[in-house]
Amino acid sequence: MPKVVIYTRDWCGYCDAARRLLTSKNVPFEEINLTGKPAEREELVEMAGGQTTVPQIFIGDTHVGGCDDLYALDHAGRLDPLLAD
Ligand SMILES: N[C@@H](CCC(=O)N[C@@H](CS)C(=O)NCC(=O)O)C(=O)O
Repeated sequence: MPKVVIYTRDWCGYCDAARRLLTSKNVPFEEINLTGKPAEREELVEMAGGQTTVPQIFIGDTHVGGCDDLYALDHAGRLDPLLAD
């Protein structure tokens, strides 16, 4: 399974929802909480192609996007294959 990394901050309902989906699939992930880390947050915006919200989710080399993107991928049946790569 490729490494899954989720960038979050405190008090983020979308982050909770993204974590919930990954956990429901028993997917291990690394969480990087950027609360109070403006420089790292700037770096993330760059890594995420200009997206400024959290969460931002990466699966291996693939930037999935945010929570809605993660759920959309799952509903399209494309999340499990990506996780199985
Ligand atoms: N559509 C996005 C919405 C994400 C979102 O609005 N996240 C909030 C936190 S829960 C956010 O980043 N707000 C701007 C900010 O914190 O600077 C997604 O599905 O991930």
